Amino acid sequence: MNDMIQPDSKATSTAHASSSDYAALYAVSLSDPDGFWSRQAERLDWTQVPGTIANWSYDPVAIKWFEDGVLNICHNAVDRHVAAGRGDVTALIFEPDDPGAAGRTLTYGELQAEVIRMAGALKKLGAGKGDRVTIYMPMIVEGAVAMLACARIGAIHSVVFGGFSPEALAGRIEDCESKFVVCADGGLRGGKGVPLKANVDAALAKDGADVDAVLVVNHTDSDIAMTEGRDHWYHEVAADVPSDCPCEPMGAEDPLFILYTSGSTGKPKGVLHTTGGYAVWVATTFHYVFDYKPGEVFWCSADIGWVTGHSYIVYGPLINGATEVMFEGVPNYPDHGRFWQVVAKHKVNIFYTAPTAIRALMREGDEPVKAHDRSSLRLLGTVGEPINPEAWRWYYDVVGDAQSPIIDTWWQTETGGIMITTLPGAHGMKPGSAGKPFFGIQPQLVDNDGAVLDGATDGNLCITASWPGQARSVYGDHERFIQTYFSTYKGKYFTGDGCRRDSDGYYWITGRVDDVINVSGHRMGTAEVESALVSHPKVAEAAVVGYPHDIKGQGIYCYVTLNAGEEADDAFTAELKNHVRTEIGPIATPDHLHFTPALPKTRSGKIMRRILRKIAENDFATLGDTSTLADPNVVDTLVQGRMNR
Ligand code: 6R9
Repeated sequence: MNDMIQPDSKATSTAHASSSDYAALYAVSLSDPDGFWSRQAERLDWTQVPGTIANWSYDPVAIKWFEDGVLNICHNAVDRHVAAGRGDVTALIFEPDDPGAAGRTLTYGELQAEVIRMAGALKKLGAGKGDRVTIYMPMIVEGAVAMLACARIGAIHSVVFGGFSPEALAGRIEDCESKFVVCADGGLRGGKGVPLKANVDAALAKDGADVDAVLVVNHTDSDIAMTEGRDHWYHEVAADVPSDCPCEPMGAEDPLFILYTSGSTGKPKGVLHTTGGYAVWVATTFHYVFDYKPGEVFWCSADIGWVTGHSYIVYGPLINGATEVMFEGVPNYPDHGRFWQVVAKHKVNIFYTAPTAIRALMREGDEPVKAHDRSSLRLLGTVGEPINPEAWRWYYDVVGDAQSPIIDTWWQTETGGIMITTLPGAHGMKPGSAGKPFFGIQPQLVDNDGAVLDGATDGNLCITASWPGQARSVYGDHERFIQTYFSTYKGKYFTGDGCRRDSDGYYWITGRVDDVINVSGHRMGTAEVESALVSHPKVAEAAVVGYPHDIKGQGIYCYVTLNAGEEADDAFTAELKNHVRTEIGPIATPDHLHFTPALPKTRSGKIMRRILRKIAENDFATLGDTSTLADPNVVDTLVQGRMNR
């Protein structure tokens, strides 16, 4: 497993960074961060070039980068390419869900016109600098356009994944007091409609979620309800907006977006990113990691509802002037060759996806891959969870014909962009390892008491120094930001991940060490699923853990205690699973419900999750010390229940 694979790709000889470049640049990024990052900031147009570069502290927590700089990220992603004579370069290639339906291609010039229209429409409805705008869209051009339009006028976007339920959407609208929603009438995924506008209506019917205006893009010609005075068709509002809408000058530390993500406790957090540092980070990481060259076609198969879509569909590629595919559909519709058909159709050179998709496709065998021409591919990326070496090998050997390096990229919503990865021209690859730290990143492994561990070792992954793309706060709750990330190990950013470092200095992420599970590359707080379960009137108590799942990486295993007198039969099991779907969304659907008369608790009433995890994993031999349990018999009952499955 530790074998190093050297990339012998057709493309690596021309990579932006060779092995010696990496060593030199990495060294400078640590010895002279101000010099290094002021040079990287030259990738952008600034209306005022920053004089102050890094200004941060982890104790107390205050993070600023480029603080006196002024810029607009939409200008950098769109307008400046047009101004520089690159207006005819293709920016977006939209590939619809149905391979037979008409796609759409936009040049940078056309993208600029679209963004100006959307920005004008938002302004007409009253949105302006600092306002929060919730975006609830399918994977269509207007999703990216809405984000860029917000950035253009200085509004803070909060994109909510189109798979989230009305309940989850309402919570996210309420939390940031968003007064505007941009949605589509409906979306399409795998041939099925997604009732986005109806979900918005249901969300807004709840107490607390109260908006001034909903802007509706007609995507599927669906029959939807429009509330007079509140809901507006985008094409109607945009019919008479000014033909220009200047980019708002933004301070580097002005907020750019909020993105909700799950943590180990409580409700999802609104992770806040600001403008300048984020822009520099995604511009720099996209350039080096994906090694993009003009004329190439890049495709990131994520959704704009996740951070991967923000950084590597919208901002990173567009700031770099790239041509990219935006795909509305799913990997298995109309058949399991869909990804590779899209690769062949649009001659994709660089492809970025998640291990869960790779595993699901691997299961279908090599034929659907071989049926399509993949000779355009030269780089394959992965993100979202650890990739198991078998899936890595299949991706490398079958999808890439052993010619395209695999770029395994470790990062988080909070990090803004890629943090640990191999660079295509600089590093050998080890299947299952994310690789080496990106420029400016100083990983550190610590034990549970915070003692620093050196050399080849296992530990909790911290980062000791700030980088430009780091999140600045949790929206509306800076204290929670400090508590969540900087209090476990004082003076360090704690990632929540466990990690091994080998003797070559390669990092191997072993998964979350907190109560967060990673289901198909999506972060899920066990507390969120628990609170959805106990919101059912028949449920007394619930404890949720992750357990190994062949396709999803981790599945959702729920221990549930019902109120006295209630019985769990098949119908109820289905009902409760459905209840969680309605509360959170399909991605949170429990994989297994384990009904139990009681949960294992300590005398002080704490649920012993360690034991629950082991039982869910069918690992009964090492349950550890159960003597501190209030009632040790509970464990026997649970083990019996698991074995009888
Ligand atoms: C970008 C993104 C972050 C969590 C992170 C870790 C896991 C992401 C990974 C990976 C191993 C990789 N993770 N990439 N684990 N190898 N290449 O996924 O952000 O949704 O916030 O999730 O995902 O556990 O802490 P986010």
